[in-house]
Amino acid sequence: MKRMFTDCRLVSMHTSIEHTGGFQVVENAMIAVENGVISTVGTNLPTDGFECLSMAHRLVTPGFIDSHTHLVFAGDRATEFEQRLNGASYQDIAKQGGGILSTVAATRKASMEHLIELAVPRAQSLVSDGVTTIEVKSGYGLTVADELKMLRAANAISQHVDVNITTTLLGAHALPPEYQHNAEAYIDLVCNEMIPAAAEENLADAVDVFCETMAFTPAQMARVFDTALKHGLRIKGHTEQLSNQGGSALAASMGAVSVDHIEYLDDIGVKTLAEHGTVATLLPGAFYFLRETQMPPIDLLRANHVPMAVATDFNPGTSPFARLTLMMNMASTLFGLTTKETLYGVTRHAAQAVGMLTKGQIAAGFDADFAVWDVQTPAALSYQIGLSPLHARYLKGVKAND
Ligand code: DI6
Ligand code: FE
Repeated sequence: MKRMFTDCRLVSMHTSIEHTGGFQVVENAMIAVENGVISTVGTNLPTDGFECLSMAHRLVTPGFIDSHTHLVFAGDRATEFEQRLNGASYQDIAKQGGGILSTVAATRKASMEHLIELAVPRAQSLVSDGVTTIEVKSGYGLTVADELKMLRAANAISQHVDVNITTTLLGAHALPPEYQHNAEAYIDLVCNEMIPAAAEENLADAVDVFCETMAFTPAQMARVFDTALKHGLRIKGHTEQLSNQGGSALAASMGAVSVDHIEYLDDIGVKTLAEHGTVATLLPGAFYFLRETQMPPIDLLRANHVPMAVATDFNPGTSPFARLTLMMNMASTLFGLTTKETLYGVTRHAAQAVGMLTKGQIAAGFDADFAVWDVQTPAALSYQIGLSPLHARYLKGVKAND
């Protein structure tokens, strides 16, 4: 298949166009696509042998990538929202057996088919906002069988919604009730059974750990990551969300593609990310919903040229928001990111955060995943919320069904 996308107002996010940083609009751009991969980008390309598709001078960006979601789960936590508004903290609720563990109880009871049914509308909400790739984590099963059930459900989403899915095993999300006071034995289960089973069946691309006082220690995280790396899986962490445990620096030094949340990341942590090329993923939805006041160290990240991604962290407890453009808006209003930074955050930096290096930019050699928009400027993409200006999405050069 040879297709030429013509009359694009192109926002490539590709830095080789030095003076624009890939962010300024290139008028009348053309994108040549062969077998789903971009072969050339320019303004006056020969069209012989190509099927031409006019984008009618609409804005064309790389398809957005939501690089951190917990899209698969059963139940909801609206009552906990109410409890928190009445003064309980997220940690208090978790200590009383609520929080993550209440979603674990509901998810264990659900069949894989039911989990898929619940996840599909969430994925549809994301794609209506220009998303072409979603990272989906497990982490609400916490037994070998239930974690695998979640991963199978996550992988099945793309049979119902036109979207690329990448999956992450988050077996070390919380200590399940059966292992209370026996964290090391649970980490043994994650390392000796869960990771090998997920790797064997090719169900996960990466492994994640929640490193926090209410979850797992940096040493436990390191054990899980060691095992993941031995099985050829990428590693990434939920780190420095509620306190500074040094998890981000440890994860980065082990080769993590991203560390996520990072409100409590310190100077040494930032420098370690810079040294190892680890992406700092900002999750403003969780910051907002938990009414967190500790800001992620944005200026330090900028000063050290750490790539920043922006994601929804869609989950029932701390970020029940299936809108990536809302997160871009919050990353700007709450954290002070520029519109250029937020767009990088959901395209090329997000691609790096999930280790999908052929996505997130419009340039030769990259996958032809595009979002086409009825807006004039890139800033408009994170400006209005709820009125999605998406015109169409293309996956590997083929129009997606929305
Ligand atoms: N941090 C979060 O914000 C989510 N997981 C995590 O490690 C919350 C998940 C939940 O509360 O259900
Ligand atoms: Fe998360």
